[in-house]
Amino acid sequence: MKLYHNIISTCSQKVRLVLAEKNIAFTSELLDLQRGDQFKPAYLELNPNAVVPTLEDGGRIYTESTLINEYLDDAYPEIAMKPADAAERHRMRYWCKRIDGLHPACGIQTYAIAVRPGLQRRPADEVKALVDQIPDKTRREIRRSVIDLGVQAPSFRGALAEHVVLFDALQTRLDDHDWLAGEAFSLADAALLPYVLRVEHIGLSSLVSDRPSLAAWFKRVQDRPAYTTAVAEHLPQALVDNFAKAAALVEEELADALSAVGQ
Ligand SMILES: N[C@@H](CCC(=O)N[C@@H](CS)C(=O)NCC(=O)O)C(=O)O
Repeated sequence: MKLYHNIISTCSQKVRLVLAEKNIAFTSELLDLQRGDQFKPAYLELNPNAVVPTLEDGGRIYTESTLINEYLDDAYPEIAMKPADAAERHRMRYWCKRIDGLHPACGIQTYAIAVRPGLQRRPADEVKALVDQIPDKTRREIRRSVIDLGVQAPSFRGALAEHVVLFDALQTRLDDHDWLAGEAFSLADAALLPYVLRVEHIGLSSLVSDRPSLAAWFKRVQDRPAYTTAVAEHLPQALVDNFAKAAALVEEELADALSAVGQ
């Protein structure tokens, strides 16, 4: 089994979490997304959307992180990560779908706050060439705007508002449950973790700390050995520090934006 992935990509983290929970060994092919590895022709043949992760297993290619995780749970069911009960399985997929819906908003926030300063230090034509290769027009235009305008980009506050709506719903669920579906850590919890971790890394940790049940869930997930194997061990401290420094540069704007969305 081979995983094409990236250290900090949320979608890669959620697949690595499932691989770790299931103790599945894999060969790692890391892509540098800021250098454009995802646009190389050989990779585009595997994943024409030019995104990570991509899983290769038994000679077949699997894309889309949520579907990769479903595949892994179907193909390697010894450690099951879907609830046995049909209604709880529906609940698990409901959360996965909502979390997938948050993904573009997470990208907007991450680029506007944390990735932008690094890109601004590079030659403008190099960054333009990178963005121009994004196959999807909407994603390309949003990326361009977020790199130009940062937290002042028109999409930024909407992205923050989307986080608030979802995190409120999660908080309500977790007020009286340990996990998002059923009685155990499932694919839905694996799907959520990277997005909660991301807001922690980019100066938006109040979105979690203001929601005690979500914060307690986050702590529970971080206590799992799979979190260490799949996420923590891969995170270079320099990158975490860079994200924190970038967030500090826009601290006041973030406080304004949070207050504008009622936080
Ligand atoms: N729906 C896809 C989304 C994958 C995705 O957007 N991956 C990001 C990293 S989390 C990526 O590869 N971005 C490449 C880029 O921004 O150029 C999935 O769930 O696999």
